[in-house]
Amino acid sequence: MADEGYLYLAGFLDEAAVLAAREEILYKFAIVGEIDSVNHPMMDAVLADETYVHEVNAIAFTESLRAGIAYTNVVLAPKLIEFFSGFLGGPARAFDFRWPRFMRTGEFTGIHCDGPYITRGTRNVWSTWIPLGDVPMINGPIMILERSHRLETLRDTYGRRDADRENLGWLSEDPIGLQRSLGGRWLSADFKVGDVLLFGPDLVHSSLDNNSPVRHARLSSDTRYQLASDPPDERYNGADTSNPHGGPRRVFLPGKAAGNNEDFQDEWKLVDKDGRLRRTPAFGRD
Ligand SMILES: O=C(O)CCC(=O)C(=O)O
Repeated sequence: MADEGYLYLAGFLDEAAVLAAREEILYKFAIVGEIDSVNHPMMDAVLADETYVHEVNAIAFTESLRAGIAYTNVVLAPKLIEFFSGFLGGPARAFDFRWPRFMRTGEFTGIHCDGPYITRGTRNVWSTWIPLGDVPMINGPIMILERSHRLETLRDTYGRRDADRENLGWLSEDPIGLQRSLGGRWLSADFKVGDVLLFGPDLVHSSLDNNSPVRHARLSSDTRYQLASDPPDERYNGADTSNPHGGPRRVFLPGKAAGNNEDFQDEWKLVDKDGRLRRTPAFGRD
């Protein structure tokens, strides 16, 4: 971890448990019409032509994704918590909030470090990226900028900022330009069910585009772990984690789902008084 900025634990988690989480989440995306489980096996996560996710209570929908028992069994797997307890040298805990991601074709996550988003409690906090099913590179998994965690200038500038207080956007919109200026290679992999990628708050990362030619959605989870004795980031921990960034109510639903979100900057989407995603004229799949 110190040398490379990440640990890639291939086949670490129980495959059946991860597939159960995939199934649980896909049922919910099928219910809101995001995937076509009528003409295709649900576990293939083939995107449907029309979504009606904007018709439902998105607060309840996204909370049900995070609260699902099979998903919880993956992110709180004793093996994972024990690993972190050993890694951190004391009892570890997961953040109460979790970030399950459903990425449609054409979508990606912009370039950032986690530091500005999750370190109000402690900087000794570690992210875990878990593919919920196989995620080959064509389906747009995470990618990391090699050894970027060692860049002191980045760590001491951007890395010390607070995304909410400073309304921070992506670190860069230009992966090639950023790579030229910071050095290192962009690294990714054909991730398999059971794999886990761990990294710290200073590692530059984003995702590849989901370019699935057969319209497979990409499903994954990012979750955070820390020493139980360290102060928690209050936004994502405690009795109420329903609106971590404060202000008008938003839900974590990355991608284009609410339209007019071409750069996918807005992973947290505004909802109306009924909890429905606020519609824009550009709303829809395309
Ligand atoms: O899954 C992704 O697209 C991005 C994941 C990420 O940004 C993270 O794990 O911090």
